Amino acid sequence: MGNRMKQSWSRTIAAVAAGAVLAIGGVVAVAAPANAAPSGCQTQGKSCLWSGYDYGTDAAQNWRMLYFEYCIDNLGNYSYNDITSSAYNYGFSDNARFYEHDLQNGYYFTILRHDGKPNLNNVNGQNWNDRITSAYFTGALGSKGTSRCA
Ligand SMILES: [Ca+2]
Repeated sequence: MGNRMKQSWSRTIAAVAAGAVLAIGGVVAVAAPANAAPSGCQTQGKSCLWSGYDYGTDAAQNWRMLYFEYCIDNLGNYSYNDITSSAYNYGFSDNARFYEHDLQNGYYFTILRHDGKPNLNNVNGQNWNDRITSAYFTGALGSKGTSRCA
C-alpha cells in the first residue's frame, strides 16, 4: 500500500509540473482537449464508469455506462462488479477513488478531477481492468455504508 501511495503522489506531482510547463508556454489549446469530458459524462458533478475501453461500453458485460455523484459501496448492485474498463472523473472539485473490493476494501487508485483513464489495463503499472467494486469522490469517503453510497 505504501508504494502504491507513493506512486500516486509522484504521478500527481508530475502532472502538476506538466501543466505548469504548458501554462508557461501558453499552449492552452493543447491542454483543453485533455479536459474535455467523454460523451455521456458531460454533466459536471459526476464520475463515470464504462464496461469497455476508451469510454465505451462492452455490450457483452453491460451495454450501459454507469455514473455516480457521491459514491457507490458495491457496484454489483448496479450490475457493474468487476467489469469497468475505463473511467472519468468529471466532479466539481474532488478526486475520485476506485477500490478493488466493496466498502473501500482492498487496493485503490485515484483519478484526479477532470481526468480519466481510457484503459484500466495500465494504471501506474497496475492492471485494474474488470477489477473495481466500489467508487467514491474523496469528499464522500466518510459516507461509506450509508444510504448516500447505496
Ligand atoms: Ca470490461
